[in-house]
This record gives sequence, C-alpha cells and structure tokens, in this order.
Amino acid sequence: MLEIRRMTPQVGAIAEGIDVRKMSDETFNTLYRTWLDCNVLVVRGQQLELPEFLAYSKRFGRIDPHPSKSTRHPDCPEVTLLGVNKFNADGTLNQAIYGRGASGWHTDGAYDDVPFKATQLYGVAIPSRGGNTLFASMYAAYDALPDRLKQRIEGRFGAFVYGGRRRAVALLNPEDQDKKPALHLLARVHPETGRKALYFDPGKILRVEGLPPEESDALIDELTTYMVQPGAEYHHQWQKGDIVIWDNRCSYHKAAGDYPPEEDRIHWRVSIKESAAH
Ligand SMILES: O=C(O)CCC(=O)C(=O)O
Ligand SMILES: [Fe+2]
Repeated sequence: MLEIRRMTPQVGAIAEGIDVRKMSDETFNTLYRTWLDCNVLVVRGQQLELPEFLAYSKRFGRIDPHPSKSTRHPDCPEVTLLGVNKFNADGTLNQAIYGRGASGWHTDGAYDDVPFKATQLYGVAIPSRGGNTLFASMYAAYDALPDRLKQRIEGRFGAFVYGGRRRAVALLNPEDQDKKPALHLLARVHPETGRKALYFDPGKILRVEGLPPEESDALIDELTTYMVQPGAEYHHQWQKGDIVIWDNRCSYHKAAGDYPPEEDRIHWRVSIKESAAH
C-alpha cells in the first residue's frame, strides 16, 4: 500500500509500497500532487528495465534528449548515463563526469526557451558513502528576498546559456556550444502551482537583461546568497532502486560530488518537458 512521508516541512517526500510498473492513474495522481507540493519526490525500492523507466517518466511529461550527446545511453538517446566512463584513457579521473552537477546549486535546462519541467534519476549503482543529491526550494528563496530585491527583479529577465559565464561546456559537442541565450523571468510563476519562485541559476545566467554589466554581476552575486534557506533544504541519501524526480521550476539542486571515485555511482537520467497541458 502507498505510504508517503514528507522529509522536511517544505522540500522532499518519500513514497514506498508501490510498483511504478503497475500503478493506477489514481495512485499516480496522488504521487503527482505530492511532487507539486514537495518539489522533490522519491519512490523507493523499484526494479526497472530501461523501457519501464521511460514509460513511468513519460507519465510526467515529454522526454527530451539531453544536449550532452556523449553521455547519452548508447541504445536509448532519451536516457543520459551519469557516472559512466568516468576515467580517461590515461587512468585519470574525468572531472566533467565525476563532478557532474556538483559545481554549484542549479536548475536544469534554463538554457532552453522552454526550460525543463523535471529531471528524473533512477539509482542503478550507489557508492558505500557520499554521493548525496541536495535540494532547495525556489519558493523559499523568493519569499526570503527583501522587498527591495523583489521589486528589482519583478518583470526582469535573466539570459541563460548551458555553460554560463564560465563557458563550462566540456560535455557538449563543439557544434552545440554556441546556442543563443534563453530568456526567463527571474520572479517566475510556477505554471501549475501558481506560486512565485526565484528562477535562477548562477552557473547558467549570463546577465540580467537591461542592466549594465557591473550591476548585473552584483545582482547575480546578491541573488545567489538567497538560494538556500534554512528549513527549505533536503539532502537525499541514495539507495539502489530509488527513483527521484525534482521540479526544475521550483527547486535548485546539486550533487554532493564527494563519493570514493573508485566506486560506481551510476544513474539513468531523463529530462522532462512540459507537454501541451503542462
Ligand atoms: O548526480 C546527481 O546527484 C545530480 C546531478 C545533476 O545535477 C543532474 O542530473 O541534473
Ligand atoms: Fe542538475
């Protein structure tokens, strides 16, 4: 029987006692509503083949192959492999793969005109220690802004690209490295919950539109300090067979990036876009 536990007051819920391969629409709707409320949903104890993972993921929206072509699953481009091929030919650690998602708090897909709705990971191999994924709420970040900053960002757009100001494009093929920036409101209303979030990613934002460069950089630095709020953070400690989905429209995340490199930490990953309805 489905059991759901909230992990912190604002972010994170764990569901147990279900098999996502055979789940009624009613149970799925309960999961979906929990996910919208809690930003991050963990479903524990699943044993999935690739097509089953894809079928479950498609219940949330449309799957979009990730722009990093070199890390796509060889048999299934819709699925990205995390933690695979992490050693270079000379035996050194490939930091772009080992440290993927670990360089800072971010939201996935802000570089697209229609940003990612969700990212979903399935835990295939989990190291004996470290390797958590950390989450924080964009709603809490927005609520914590002083009125002066709320007014400053209202109606303003951020310009976002994959590698941001650092041009961190190691995982992209050369032909994919020069896309034009996508513009998104910084104070962005979630299309399903109607709640306002600080839609922001310091590693992907190039500038705040309409501000001189120094002012834009200073505002980016200031907003960065509000991303993680006390009581609005959840650290997920992985178990093999966990499925974790997060809402990129209202949460930030990062990989802890601290597990023993000689151990495997492998996930299947999909990016999910809004379908016509959402
Ligand atoms: O590996 C993780 O814990 C998360 C990595 C990440 O940022 C992502 O998959 O978008
Ligand atoms: Fe990410």
